Amino acid sequence: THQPLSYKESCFGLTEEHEKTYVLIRYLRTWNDAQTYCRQHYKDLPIIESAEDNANVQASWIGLIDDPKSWKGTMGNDVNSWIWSATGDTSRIGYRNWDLLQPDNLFGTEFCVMMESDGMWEDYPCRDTFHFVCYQGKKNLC
Ligand SMILES: [Ca+2]
Repeated sequence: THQPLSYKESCFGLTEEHEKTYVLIRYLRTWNDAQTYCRQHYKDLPIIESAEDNANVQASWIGLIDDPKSWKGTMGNDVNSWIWSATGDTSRIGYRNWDLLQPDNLFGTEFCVMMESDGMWEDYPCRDTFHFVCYQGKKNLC
């Protein structure tokens, strides 16, 4: 079974001056179920705005999802179509850390983003299940 770690065990890289709190959730969930869990219990899946953010979130879903409406019929699986769950902003401008040759939308089935253990981003089928991280904003949970 997969139990969430306690706050004390699961918060990392945190002090009161940090702007964000990340909580690792050791449930295996689809991207959509992870998003629902984070929105119910925290703020959202994490938005990654810097290398520091990236270092705090590994081997889990992140809050980036492809929005086919933004490109369908125009430009294919372009990087500009990736949307942050927490803000609705595209990742067109700002920090990105795609792995080599990613996103590739393999078999036309990959619309959600998982961060590998090395911190690189890769698009995966949203129905796959991974651990995930929730983002709490400025509230200090630790
Ligand atoms: Ca991929």
